[in-house]
Amino acid sequence: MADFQPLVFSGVQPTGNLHLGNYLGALKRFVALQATHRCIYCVVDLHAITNTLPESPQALRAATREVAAAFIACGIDPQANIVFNQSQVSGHAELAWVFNCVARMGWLSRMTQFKDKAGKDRENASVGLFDYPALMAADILVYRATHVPVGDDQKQHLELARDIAQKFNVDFAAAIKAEGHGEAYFPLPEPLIQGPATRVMSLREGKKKMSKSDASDNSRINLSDSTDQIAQKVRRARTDADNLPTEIAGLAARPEADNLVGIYAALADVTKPDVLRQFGNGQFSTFKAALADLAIAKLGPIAAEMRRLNADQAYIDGVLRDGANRARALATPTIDQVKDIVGFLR
Ligand code: AQP
Repeated sequence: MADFQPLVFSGVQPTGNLHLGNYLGALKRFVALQATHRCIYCVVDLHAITNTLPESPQALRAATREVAAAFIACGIDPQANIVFNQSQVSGHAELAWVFNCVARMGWLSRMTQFKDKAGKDRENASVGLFDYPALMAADILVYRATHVPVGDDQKQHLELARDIAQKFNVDFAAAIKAEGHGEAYFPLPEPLIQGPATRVMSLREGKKKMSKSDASDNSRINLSDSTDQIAQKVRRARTDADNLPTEIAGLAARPEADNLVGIYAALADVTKPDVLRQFGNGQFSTFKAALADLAIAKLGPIAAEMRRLNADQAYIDGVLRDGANRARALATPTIDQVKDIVGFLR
């Protein structure tokens, strides 16, 4: 395998209600990685129209700006990294077309997220929802990115991106070599699924993922929630009747307790055993009060900064435009080289 420069890419959909799961599974990891890697963080607005169409163009624009504001409010530096919205760089969609012709129907048909989102009414799902993982592969590979921080729910899509990269490298091996790219044109991107909260669960149902689209607002802590809302949602989070265990094994059959311990650990940057050492044998009410305080201390300043940034539309639009220009400068050579490899005249 050829040597590829380490490069991080990840995206978040502007579909409203950014929540604690998005923060702990993705945004907090994005922030940490900028200390060690070149990073590209994208508001994936093309993905945002795959499941349901936006309420209005204004709503999609507002949600796009809100995710960009969340990136910056969480601590991503848009100067040191690239922050932009996907639809401004046409290379994503162009490469997705080539990948549509490399990926196999069978591969995409196995994606559990499509099955979950399409539900029983598959015939009525958009082609975009089915094809979403091919576009996601293009998002990553148009920059030939090597590392992708995501929550656990995206693991299968990342495996598909690797399969697409591998098949492209094999299908076009002779042209890749002839064009001077050696053995492989695309890296096989590695998922970075790290920390104690890679799959944050609903506060109402411990076996269901915390999700933007959950009808119950009490199922999630939104990044835009007030301190009162955060405290109330933590207090009302479903738990069982027992005290917290002292050992990890004691969480095995207790998904709600396990979820809250994982959230505490991730917010406090400690491990789950550390949390149980501190709160094990204690009552849930004591732990929940500490968790509410911690969540407010960590998320309160982010919400305040998001509000400030959301009021400064010109600044956010400037960040996205500048980021898109820099992203385009990286994506264009890839598209040109892919055209040469495939045989499209240019
Ligand atoms: N519950 C979660 N726990 C940990 N990580 C999560 N992520 C999402 N939910 C959790 C991670 O957040 C990043 C951005 O997600 P996305 O906006 O691209 O879409 P999603 O994964 O589809 O988010 P939702 O909330 O689940 O939206 P809906 O309700 O529309 O399906 C990704 O890295 C994701 O792994």
